[in-house]
Amino acid sequence: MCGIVGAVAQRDVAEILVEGLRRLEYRGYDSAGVAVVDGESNLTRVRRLGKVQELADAVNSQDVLGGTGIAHTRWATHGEPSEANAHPHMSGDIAVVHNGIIENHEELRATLQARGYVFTSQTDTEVIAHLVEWELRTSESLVEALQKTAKQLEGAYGTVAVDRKDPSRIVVARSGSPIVIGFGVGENFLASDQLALLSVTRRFMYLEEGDVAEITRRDVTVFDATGERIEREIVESNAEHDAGDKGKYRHFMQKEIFEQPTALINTMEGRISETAVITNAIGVKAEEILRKVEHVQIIACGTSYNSGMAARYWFESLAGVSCDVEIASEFRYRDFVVRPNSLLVTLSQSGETADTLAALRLAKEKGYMSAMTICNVAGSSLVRESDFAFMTRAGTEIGVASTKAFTTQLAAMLMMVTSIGRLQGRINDEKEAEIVKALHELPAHIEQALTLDKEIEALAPDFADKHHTLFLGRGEFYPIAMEASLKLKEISYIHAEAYAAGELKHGPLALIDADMPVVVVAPSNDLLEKLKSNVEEVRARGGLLYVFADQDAGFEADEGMKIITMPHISEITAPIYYTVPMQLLSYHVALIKGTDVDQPRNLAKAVTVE
Ligand code: HGA
Repeated sequence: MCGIVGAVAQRDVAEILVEGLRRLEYRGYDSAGVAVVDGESNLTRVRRLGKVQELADAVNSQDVLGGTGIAHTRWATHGEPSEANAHPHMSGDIAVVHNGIIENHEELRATLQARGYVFTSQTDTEVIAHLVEWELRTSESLVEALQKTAKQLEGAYGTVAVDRKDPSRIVVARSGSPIVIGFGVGENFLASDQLALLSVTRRFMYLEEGDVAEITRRDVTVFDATGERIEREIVESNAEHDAGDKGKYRHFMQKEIFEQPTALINTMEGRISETAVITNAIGVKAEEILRKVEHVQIIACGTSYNSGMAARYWFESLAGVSCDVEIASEFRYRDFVVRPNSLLVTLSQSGETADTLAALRLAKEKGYMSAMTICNVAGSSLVRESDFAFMTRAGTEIGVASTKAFTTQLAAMLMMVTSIGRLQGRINDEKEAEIVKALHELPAHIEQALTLDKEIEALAPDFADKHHTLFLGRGEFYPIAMEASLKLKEISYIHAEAYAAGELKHGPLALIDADMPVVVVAPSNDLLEKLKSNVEEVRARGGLLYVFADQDAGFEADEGMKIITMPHISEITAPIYYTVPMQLLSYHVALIKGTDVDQPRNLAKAVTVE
């Protein structure tokens, strides 16, 4: 889940390890640690609660020498964030780091205690260290000990071990949590994400499910789940390691739109198994709170408010928990009533949004059951001041108009909704598996939606010379229309409004003429027929329609109506999916208008003032 880095080299590796952790900071964490072994089997372990910088300062203030090492940023799932719970964990000569969750840790702990092992942390991870130590006693090699250990572990994990007595190698196992091996010259590395290693290599090998590998300075040996030696492909990466670099893209916003499949994969990684949401991965306290929550109060601003509005439909329809969403700057200045067992959820990309932070501070005095934040920046004020945080792992978002933060917030809330529904008995195993399947499929579908780029670009001139645009949706697609209209306003300076399509006849229909393009979000769902009637209302009045429609929705293009056909996907994740063509549309309109796409006039990225 959070970060793992490892190295076997001739040179001292502490700095490389810490630099690797720095590059993974965006994923969110609460503590960090490193263990380095030198050629004489001296092992130095340094761990710190808090930022990687604190670990870096501690490492720099002493001699942390040695060419073999492992490092970790922890985001607690079992046991509070503390130095004692920070990784690496040790057992005798063995040091271990671990991402993920060991589901059978309690049984294993009892067995190991019976064997005389003394636990010094509350983590599930510590069982791995003791198990490796135990198995090594009867194994020929460290890698064999790890293979035997892996067979006893249940859950999703990536784990790395080093033996102080044999600093020539590190060993790693992957099961549900990614591990990549990086090849250097006379030195080799590993990490949970290639980003961590881009300053030392570009040649990577991705381990597959069930793989166990041994890494020395010169060799990498991989064994598959059956214990057979196996060759895995080595690929050359052309990823950029600098989030501040636009790479091949013209604007950060464009880059961030195209990064959404990866951002979603990162946000879901380690948090869903094949068929279920791993509630513990939402936070140490999550299960206890989500089990008893009866009401969710979402507080947010701007794009985050729109994502809260969309998620509200899921909270009520899937989890059966009532949900209200309010703009932070309104909420903080009104006398609100706190409902019983109400969970306050703040949404913010930066975690520094002043109105949202003020609302959180106020709400904490008013007796909410708990305050949670869904946020993209680790260590931000909202993360620090909330009872628990569920981090979106969108990566640095530079474009002022938020894109990947929005879609990852939605994915995070869908995971949360699923956990609540299951814990409260409203989502059964079958439904949970259906939701999780849709989540797993989503990144590939978004990849597909991004291929509509050229088709959408061709529509942009129709909007660029207009002064207004109307966006229509129904149900959870109404907030998607709201987000689409916000994007267009922000970056193209065209006045845009979103309406729930059923509301048209109560006023906005009066605006319809050939100068008012009307964009319709039209997935195939229960409201499709109703939406079609709304479309007819516009058509009958000479409006120009642009319908983003499911392939099976049955719209026919004609003079007044252009259809953009969207491949069919699960209804559950469709709101996330339909966001993408809307983002592309605003982007292309802004390009024609020649605005400053990444820094639109009068706007700022993190709104740290009221
Ligand atoms: N379950 C382990 C590891 C959590 C994690 O992946 N952190 O990055 C723990 O709670 O320490």
